[in-house]
Amino acid sequence: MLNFFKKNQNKDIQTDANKASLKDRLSKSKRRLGDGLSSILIGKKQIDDELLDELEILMISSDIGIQTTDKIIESVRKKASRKELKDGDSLYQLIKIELEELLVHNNLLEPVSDSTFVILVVGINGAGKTTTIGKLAKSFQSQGKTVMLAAGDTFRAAAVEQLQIWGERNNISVVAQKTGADAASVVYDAYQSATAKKIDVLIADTAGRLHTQDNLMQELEKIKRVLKKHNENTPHETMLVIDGSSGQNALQQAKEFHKSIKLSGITVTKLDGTAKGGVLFAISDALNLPIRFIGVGEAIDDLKPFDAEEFVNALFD
Ligand SMILES: Nc1nc2c(ncn2[C@@H]2O[C@H](COP(=O)(O)OP(=O)(O)OP(=O)(O)O)[C@@H](O)[C@H]2O)c(=O)[nH]1
Ligand SMILES: [Mg+2]
Repeated sequence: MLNFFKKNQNKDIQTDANKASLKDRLSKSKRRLGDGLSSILIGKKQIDDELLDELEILMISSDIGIQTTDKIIESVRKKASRKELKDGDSLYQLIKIELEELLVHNNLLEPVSDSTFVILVVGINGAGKTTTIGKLAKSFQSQGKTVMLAAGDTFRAAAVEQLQIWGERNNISVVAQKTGADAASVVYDAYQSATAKKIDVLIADTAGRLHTQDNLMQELEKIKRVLKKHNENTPHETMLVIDGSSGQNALQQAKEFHKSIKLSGITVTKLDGTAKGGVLFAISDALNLPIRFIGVGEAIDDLKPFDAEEFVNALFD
């Protein structure tokens, strides 16, 4: 987080390296999943059990997860036995379509509300919450929206200070209290200030935590409870940020956080530099929740609104 804020203090200029296409950023996952599937399937004349077994192994090893893989393989088997699939090429196209369908929810997060739109950001340590908040804040600001941040990570002095410094430099107000303060009180203060000032979007940062840390999970519930007491529609978005490079652990985290505090959307970071991008299919399928954004690098423009078709094309074409 510190690096991101330091690197972006005065410049939001993209270097050439940062302008790499989504396909380049996702190249490791593309190599494993898209290229892997194509090497197994393309040019195959016959779809037999051996080929389906190979396909299953590849999908599981691409982090699509056992359950989601089973579901797709079963559907493929049915189609193959009904002779609806003539060869490996048509199977490749079918897998691509079925995978894309898993990702389609109402993915776009549009911060529209009568009053301030509130986004509560949660996740484990180091997942990329604060970085994502910085990127999101700049993106909303560039869309002409007014943004305020709540420094709800009250655990570390550095966390509060960095957010404040970054806010000052970027003309984004940050509501904070001292280290150790009650996170729910910080978020509520910020909410009051944001509504009074008619701010469009309030984004609340929180400290990293594991779902097994009951007291910390209760703190998140408290933040939600306090907000709801004053406006039952808030937070409009409870967004989990997960590190995509943690693969199946990311899936597990998403399930556990959703069980505890009911999420409304997920952002997956660090998809640059990992071959585990297939986990998005597993998460989207298992939780039936929209993927909102994907992080594909450390620079400010490296957070992309998630588009299922674009993502699948980047992995397959
Ligand atoms: N390569 C890459 N790095 C990222 C991405 N998103 C975040 N990071 C890096 O991940 C590290 C951790 O990010 P933070 O935003 O501090 O994570 P956090 O969830 O706020 O962490 P805590 O506050 O400690 O819980 C930083 O070094 C970020 O630059 C991404 O999409 N790609
Ligand atoms: Mg943080």
